[in-house]
Amino acid sequence: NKRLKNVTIKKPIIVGNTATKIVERNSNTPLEHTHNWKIFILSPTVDGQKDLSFIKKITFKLHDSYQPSIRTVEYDPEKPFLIEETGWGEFEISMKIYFQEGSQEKFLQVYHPLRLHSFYLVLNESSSEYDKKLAIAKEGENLYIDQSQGLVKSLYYDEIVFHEPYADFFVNWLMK
Ligand code: SLL
Repeated sequence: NKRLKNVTIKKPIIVGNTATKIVERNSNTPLEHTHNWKIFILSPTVDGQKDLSFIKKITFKLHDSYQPSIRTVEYDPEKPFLIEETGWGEFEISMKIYFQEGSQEKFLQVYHPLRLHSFYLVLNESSSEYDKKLAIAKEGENLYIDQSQGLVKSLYYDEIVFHEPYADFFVNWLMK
């Protein structure tokens, strides 16, 4: 199993999240939770998930307020690398991408700041005026911006680059 000299393979991915406001609350959703959200790593190619078969599994590390806070999704041609949750707050999610046998790579770590809100009001006042403006902004988000359940999308295009990959990994997984 040798490295292939002068070979570079790029695999495109989309890392992101979507969020909507909770409209119909089911009985086991904590009352303080305001949003449904999804975090995912997807393929932007026409064959979609099948083009990610070189990935063995992805672990998603959520905020410690979620138990368990580490969620694992194994590769499955029929199912996306995706976690669905509910919550009230934004935080950074770290993901570890593990590759199939033969890659000789440990894992690749990527980060995504979970977004639930479609915009932020940035004011450097700490007066009660600030609170009023914030309240107005939040109402505005309900009325004007967050229509159709306020779908928020935060997506980033990225590429996983394999520079001089091992021959076994290249043949068995990267060329599939
Ligand atoms: C902070 N950024 O640093 C925030 C943390 C935590 C969000 C947000 C659900 C917790 C649960 C939830 O939304 N956690 O499972 O009830 O303070």
